Amino acid sequence: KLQAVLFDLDGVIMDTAEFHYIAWKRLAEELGIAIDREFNENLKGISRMESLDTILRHGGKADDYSAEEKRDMAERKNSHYVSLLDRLKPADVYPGIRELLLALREAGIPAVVASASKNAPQILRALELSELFRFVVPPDSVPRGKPAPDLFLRGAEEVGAAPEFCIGIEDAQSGITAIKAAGMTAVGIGSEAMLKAVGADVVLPDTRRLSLEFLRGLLSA
Ligand code: B16
Ligand code: MG
Repeated sequence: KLQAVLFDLDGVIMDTAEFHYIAWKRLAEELGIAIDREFNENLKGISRMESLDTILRHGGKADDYSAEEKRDMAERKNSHYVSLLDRLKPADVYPGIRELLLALREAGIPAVVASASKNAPQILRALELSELFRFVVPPDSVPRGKPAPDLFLRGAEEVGAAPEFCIGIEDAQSGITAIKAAGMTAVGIGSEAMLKAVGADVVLPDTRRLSLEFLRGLLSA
């Protein structure tokens, strides 16, 4: 029954969500805006420019900068983020993920990356995971980012899977909302209260217990 599994990248395949937080926090501090981990939840899953706008609004500076200044700021954040990626190595893949990808390949079930990140291909290479994914959805190939379903629908379409037989795995509220809007089963990784609140079908505290049997069990229930 299971036709495809669609993975979010940051916060599901590895801990790049933390690197995004460090890089945004540094930029926000330069701008005199304080952000904490709780606020950071709002930035997960949304694009670079949307994240910047969210931070500026949070600091009451939404109208203080020109489009060009904002592009520069986003560029600055990204350079810092990319420099943090230098440390990435295959051992940084979250527990259970590589095993799950190998099991999916063995079973002939396509694995897809549905991430908002333009850095996804580079991250997958550093983790030596590129070959285990059938398709990485280019974030610019769809009109709307998360919480809209576009990235997930595009991924399923590319591998010829029907949404009702797809499972999406996400750590962000925006991502769970996107998976449910796509008509797929949503597995949340992280806070049960936070992710169930937006419709996650099941939530695991971390990636350890993700397995092909577990995912198959969700669709046959
Ligand atoms: P980049 P995901 C998202 O990735 C991150 O959660 C989000 O914090 C980030 O702003 C976005 O990617 C864009 O990333 O700046 O690398 O293009 O969670 O959808 O895998
Ligand atoms: Mg994420």
